[in-house]
Amino acid sequence: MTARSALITGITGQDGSYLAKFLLDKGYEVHGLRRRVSQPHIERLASYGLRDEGASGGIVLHYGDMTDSSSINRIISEVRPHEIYNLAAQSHVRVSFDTAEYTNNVNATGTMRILDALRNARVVDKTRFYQASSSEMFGNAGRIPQDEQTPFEPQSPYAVSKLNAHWSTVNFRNGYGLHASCGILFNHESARRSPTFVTRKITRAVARYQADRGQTLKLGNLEARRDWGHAPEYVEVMWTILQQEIPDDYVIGTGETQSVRTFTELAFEAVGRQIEWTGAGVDEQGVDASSGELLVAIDPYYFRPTEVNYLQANPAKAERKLQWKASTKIGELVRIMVAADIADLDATNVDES
Ligand code: NAP
Ligand code: G4F
Repeated sequence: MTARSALITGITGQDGSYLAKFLLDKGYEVHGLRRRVSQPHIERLASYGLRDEGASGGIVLHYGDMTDSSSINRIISEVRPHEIYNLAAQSHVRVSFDTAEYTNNVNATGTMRILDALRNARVVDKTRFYQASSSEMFGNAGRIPQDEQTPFEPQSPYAVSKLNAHWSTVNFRNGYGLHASCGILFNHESARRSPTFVTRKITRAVARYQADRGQTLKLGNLEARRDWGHAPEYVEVMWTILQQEIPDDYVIGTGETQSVRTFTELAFEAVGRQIEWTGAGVDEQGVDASSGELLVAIDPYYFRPTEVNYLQANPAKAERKLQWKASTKIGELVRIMVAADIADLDATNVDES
């Protein structure tokens, strides 16, 4: 019997790399879309093995870009995958305010390029499609917790682009019978998280303090609350969603929420430091309760023109229909990330936007 095949866009990212490994372990033939960059950056995949077309084992990477419909059409008609996981995105919310048109091109029009390519290649009835939707789409919905019925109120170009892709996916499901599903995922983190997201930025800073290379950690809004889970568990549910007979959309999260302030406190606690907060607003500071060393300061650069204040999932539908439940709690997640960053203190010169 020939192996099932999957095409992952965004395979070089946090989720793409975990998903590639998960599918390889299930015996899939895994293909990935990679874009051309001046400095190759496939470290997250390196240990899984890459292969040339025609050989066996490992992952096949195809050059292409979400902004380039000709490459997307070519890859889909060549690979004709059984499953597509559309994870590619300009995924940084704050950056999306600076690159709104580009973000929309990659995330929204890019998704439409894939959906149209499925029609062009006449594989709508053969290929199952997973869309990486986001809890950011809820924005400031005003309802807590958020579930599949909560109205969307996006607060950033990123969220608007994701909502466009979400509805395009639903439209192809309804209009053309495509087996298309959206996972509305709440924040999920790991040691592979890009250092420009707040959790990894914090855990890397803590690791540097531990190595006596600490520099004041500059953060934006400390009060924003997120439902943070552990990424490897979240890629498993992407696969489970595509194995359902009837395509559908699911909210995926832990059901618990914490503030950026609490995450910061937990991360420093993981190395035995207590933070004492002094001052208010942009003058607020976090100092080491024993030594008085300045650990955290506020930098308005990290504020967003419009913020999402409170995200908390109600994952009841996923628990009931997919038998999926997040297992890693926030304390364990923080410890995993801090320990990984202490073990890998190499990359210090990263632009942390
Ligand atoms: P990530 O680490 O930022 O990875 C994004 C991926 O998209 C990378 O492989 C990136 O390639 C690729 N990409 C970006 N622009 C591209 C383009 N123009 N053409 C082709 N590929 C492009 O994101 P992630 O955290 O793994 O998230 C995966 C997906 O889930 C994203 O769509 C994200 O928006 C969504 N999501 C994430 C979360 C979360 O908490 N992590 C929650 C909800 C939804 P490079 O490596 O070349 O940059
Ligand atoms: O870590 P963040 O940048 O993640 P955000 O904006 O929640 O987006 C992530 O999760 C979404 C799912 O809800 C994904 F769709 C999206 O692709 C991405 O993976 O920011 C989290 C919170 C925000 O409220 C932000 O204002 O942390 C606050 N924050 C405070 N200081 C900061 C900082 N965020 C960043 N990146 N850097 C800071 O210094």
